[in-house]
Amino acid sequence: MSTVKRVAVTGAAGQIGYSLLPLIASGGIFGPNQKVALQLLEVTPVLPALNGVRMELEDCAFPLLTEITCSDDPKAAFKNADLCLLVGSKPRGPGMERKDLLQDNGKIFIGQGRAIAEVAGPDVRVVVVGNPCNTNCLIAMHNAKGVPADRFTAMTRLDQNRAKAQLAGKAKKHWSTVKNVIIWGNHSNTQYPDWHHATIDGMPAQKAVNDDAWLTGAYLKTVQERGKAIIEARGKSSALSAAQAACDHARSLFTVTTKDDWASLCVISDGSYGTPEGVISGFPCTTDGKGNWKIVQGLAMNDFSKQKAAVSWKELVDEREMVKDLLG
Ligand code: NAX
Repeated sequence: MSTVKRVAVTGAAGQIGYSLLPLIASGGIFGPNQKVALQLLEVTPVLPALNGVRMELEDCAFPLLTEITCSDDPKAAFKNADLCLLVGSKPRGPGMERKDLLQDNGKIFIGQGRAIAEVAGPDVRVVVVGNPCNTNCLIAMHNAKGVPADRFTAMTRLDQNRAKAQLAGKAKKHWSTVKNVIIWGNHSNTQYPDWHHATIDGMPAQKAVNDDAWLTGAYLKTVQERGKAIIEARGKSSALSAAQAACDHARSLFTVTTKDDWASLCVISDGSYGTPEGVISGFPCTTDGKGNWKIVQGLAMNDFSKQKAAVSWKELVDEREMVKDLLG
């Protein structure tokens, strides 16, 4: 067993945190042979509730969990961290415009980006979950001076998992047989869950589904609006599935992911596929198991795909414009 991996989690007493912490502590990211320490961050008024979460974690007696620290100070939470999962952010309040949400939450990610640059481990990886996650990630990345941009990723894995489940259901196959779905663009309802390169049980998804009208209509809408449907059904936003997706995303960074079933990660755009440069956008990625990713190159995009992705890319550019004063 190698040295302890230090995992910082922000918003740790929130509903995603509550589902995510046991996944990390039981080896969901670094595997069953790697000890982990949890470094939990919350806002000051929520520290008593976070203490309750800590007590529950102790009561689980996880064999891999060596240490739990709780703090309202980002510099304490990110100290020597190998992985920072930035989940905490403010929910959208009544009557709040997207721009206000971007500005409000954006400020959180300025401070956290700076703290990561100052105190995190030399090989830190950062995964942003808190919404609007792509642009929050951009803000954290810009404010983490000296930390390479490719250390920052944002989560679109929940959308990828949702797309897999929808395709599998339609083709009457198990979701584990669905490979190579791509989520292009923003984690919002403009995202484009592209099935053109996907396979289901080894067959091209389009052929396995055999219903183009469903793919271009109900399928896209269901995946794009799944978050809303969960809120309507549960009265609360996705938490269990979001936690699992955060765990899947982080595990993809630290295990080898090949072209046989790439991971959709939101990463800094280098202009591949016509994506505007410098935004944090969803791409199909492979990973080397050491925290490094590469955008899969050379995939064909038809006019339908280009047009759908372009809508989401434009939204990312608009969001960047709205927070340009926060980009350090
Ligand atoms: P909760 O409101 O249950 O928890 C958020 C927690 O963050 C709260 O306990 C709050 O005190 C804490 N927090 C707020 N500001 C903080 C700060 N500056 N430092 C540390 N902690 C802070 O929300 P939850 O359901 O857990 O969702 C968390 C975030 O994930 C939200 O922004 C949500 O929109 C986002 N999501 C992102 C998804 C994705 O696919 N990228 C999907 C699920 C989820 O909607």
